[in-house]
Amino acid sequence: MAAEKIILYGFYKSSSSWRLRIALALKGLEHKKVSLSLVKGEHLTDEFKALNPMRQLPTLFIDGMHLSQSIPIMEYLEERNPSPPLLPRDKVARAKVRALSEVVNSGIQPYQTVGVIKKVQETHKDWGHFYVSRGLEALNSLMQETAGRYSYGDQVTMADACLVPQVFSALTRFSVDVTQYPVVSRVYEELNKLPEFKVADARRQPDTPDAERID
Ligand SMILES: N[C@@H](CCC(=O)N[C@@H](CS)C(=O)NCC(=O)O)C(=O)O
Repeated sequence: MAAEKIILYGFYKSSSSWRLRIALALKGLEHKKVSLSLVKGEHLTDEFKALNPMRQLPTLFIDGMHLSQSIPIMEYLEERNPSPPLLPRDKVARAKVRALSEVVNSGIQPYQTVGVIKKVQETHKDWGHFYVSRGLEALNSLMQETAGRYSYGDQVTMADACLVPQVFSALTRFSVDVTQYPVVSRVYEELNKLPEFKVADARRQPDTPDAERID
């Protein structure tokens, strides 16, 4: 049986799609390209939302599944097709390469993506509420598949370390009604029972102002 074709849902000037075009080319992985115009808003359909709850490009169909987020997709390609490598062998060098990637991925690109620029031009007012709600909705949708007791199964992971501070700020800074995201809310409650999360809580730190402190 012929191997299932890899499909890249992207757009020519989407920088995150471009990352994957480079990675796929380096790995020598042939693929079909499906173009969704960011200019015409073709990524905003419900059909595409079913593949990528953030409605962002790229999405890669590979090995029978749709993967989102270009960095984890590159990590997947690296594990699936180790040669030629996208990461150095040495673990310090790997951490440095990942850090460089994150400067772009989380430090620069999110501020300049079309959806953000469009929103800023409309209004500044609900900036935080809008992006935090959109992200939590996507997380909730992804966690419907991944969550056990915690974000990913029954073991605490890096994803849980990211989740708790984010939900806390959704509640306290942006007045987001997190009960709209039942899986996220349940996992948040569960994590807050753990001693490691209690000790790390923003409301229990040496520099927490008395007015914000809890026992
Ligand atoms: N961290 C994501 C970023 C995805 C992203 O922001 N993609 C842009 C195109 S480069 C997009 O689809 N923007 C549409 C929007 O923000 O509405 C990734 O690396 O895949």
